[in-house]
Amino acid sequence: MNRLALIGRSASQLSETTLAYTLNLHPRYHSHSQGQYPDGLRQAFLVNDPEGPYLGKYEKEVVLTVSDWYHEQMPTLIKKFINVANPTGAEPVPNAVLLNDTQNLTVAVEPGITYLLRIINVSAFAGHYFWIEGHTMSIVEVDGVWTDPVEADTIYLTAAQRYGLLVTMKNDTSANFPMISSMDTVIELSPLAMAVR
Ligand SMILES: [Cu+2]
Repeated sequence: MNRLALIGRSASQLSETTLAYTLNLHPRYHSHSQGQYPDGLRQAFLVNDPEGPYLGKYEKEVVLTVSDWYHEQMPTLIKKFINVANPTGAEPVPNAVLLNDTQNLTVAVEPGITYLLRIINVSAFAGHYFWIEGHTMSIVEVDGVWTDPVEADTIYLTAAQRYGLLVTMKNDTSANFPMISSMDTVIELSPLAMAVR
């Protein structure tokens, strides 16, 4: 999906030519070498739109990544995955869920304030359900494209997917409100595994 288009002229004309790059990017960057990506070489990649249609409709912005996490590192798991002892091609099963690459994350928010929550699934494999208890979210962007607002209590993010959400925090400071990222445990089988079934 990552493409780089170069619009320019021949090399001899470069000194007097402006080059324009068109970058179509995933909402994250990550390594494609030797399984470094699930072990941590990944992060959100944010592009700010100076003319976004929702400017002025939120006060603050929060960035949140969700991901799967494996207790064994990829060099070990890849050896088990690509192995005659794994004839169905069953993928390694994640052990944990991370939010912003940590656990027990807390995000300080102000009551009554509307936030643009930019949420990105940087998982290697797993989809995640996401919700904030007691709050409705308004989806305003999907995979880098602004949308008409759509209300949702829960969203589902596959690996590499992103959403922009407007969320107005409750005017209630009597409690903390959990943000939940629940990993999809009904993980799709590989085509080979389904054929063997
Ligand atoms: Cu990739």
